[in-house]
Amino acid sequence: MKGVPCLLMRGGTSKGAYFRAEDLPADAAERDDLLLRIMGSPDPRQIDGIGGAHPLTSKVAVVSPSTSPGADVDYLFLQLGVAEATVSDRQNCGNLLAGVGPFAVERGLVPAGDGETTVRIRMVNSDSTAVARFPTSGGVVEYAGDTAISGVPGTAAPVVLDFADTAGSTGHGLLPTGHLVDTVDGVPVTCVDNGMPVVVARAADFGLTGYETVEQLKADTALRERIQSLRLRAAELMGLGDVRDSSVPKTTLVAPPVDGGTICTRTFIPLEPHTSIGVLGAVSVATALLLDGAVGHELAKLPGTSRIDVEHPTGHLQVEVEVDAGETPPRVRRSGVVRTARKLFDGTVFPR
Ligand code: NQM
Repeated sequence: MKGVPCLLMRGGTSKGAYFRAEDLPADAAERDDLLLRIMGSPDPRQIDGIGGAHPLTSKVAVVSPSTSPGADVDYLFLQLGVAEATVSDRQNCGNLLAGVGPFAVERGLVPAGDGETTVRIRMVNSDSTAVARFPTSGGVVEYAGDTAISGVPGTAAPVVLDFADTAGSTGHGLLPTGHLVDTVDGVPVTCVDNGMPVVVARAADFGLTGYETVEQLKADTALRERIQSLRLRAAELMGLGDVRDSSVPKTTLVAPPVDGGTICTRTFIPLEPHTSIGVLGAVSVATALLLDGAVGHELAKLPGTSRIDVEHPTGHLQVEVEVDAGETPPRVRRSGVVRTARKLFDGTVFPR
């Protein structure tokens, strides 16, 4: 049986298998078939593979030297289905992104800097750029540090991520429907895409407080059906077509903050409740909140600085977003976030 070199990493609040592109088949269909066998999909338990039986742990990063002059490496993100044999390149992942810079150093794609390393990453899924900054010393990545992120026990070294050109990651602009607010299934929504296409709606419009636990949301089958109907219809308006088999758009239900943050969120990826919230998902929701008249703007306690504190089921995710809201359409000036990442296992993975 032929094995494949693989580095298993936690990136932010997700976990994934990181590969050099040259170690995988060049043909996308062959590559996807191999990755499904590596992860153990389709199977709700992924028992015969290295996937963790949840969308947040069924993820792959494919990294290669960049073909673009403005970047050091190319990062292709692939979301693998758990119970379904699906592989989607239709979304970014800002969490796995946190591990891409360290992976590039581990594999010798980028030399380690003295004290700190900066890696310019082209996010192939959206053709946008992120710059990652993280500590290195003596030529190796330092994973230990004192930065805590909600949803991950303990602390680790910070990975600072700055995004450029993330607005309109699916090619339909920051407000993909062309409107600040649309009504879908009788519910007002703001469809936004600053790195991740998200349908933002008020939890109250679904008869929820917005403070439910993940278990409560998971048990609510009627809610699951409503979310599916909402996202299928919203996706048509967003120019995404039939998204029945796609992991995007996500849906985020918002409510007033309860823990000193800017807004409280419950996110569905796309139907499974997220235990926290995705990075670019949070950046996109935060961007919507900054737009006067958008759904959620009236519920948010905006801080008057660029730091937006997004409450989620397991804590807070702080993102930085600056928008020229006066322009039509609004222009994103800057966005960023601090994450951590950790090398978990380096070796050879054997597909089924
Ligand atoms: O939005 C989950 C995650 C993500 C994606 C998802 C992400 C992002 O928490 O940038 O990180 O939305 O499927 O890793």
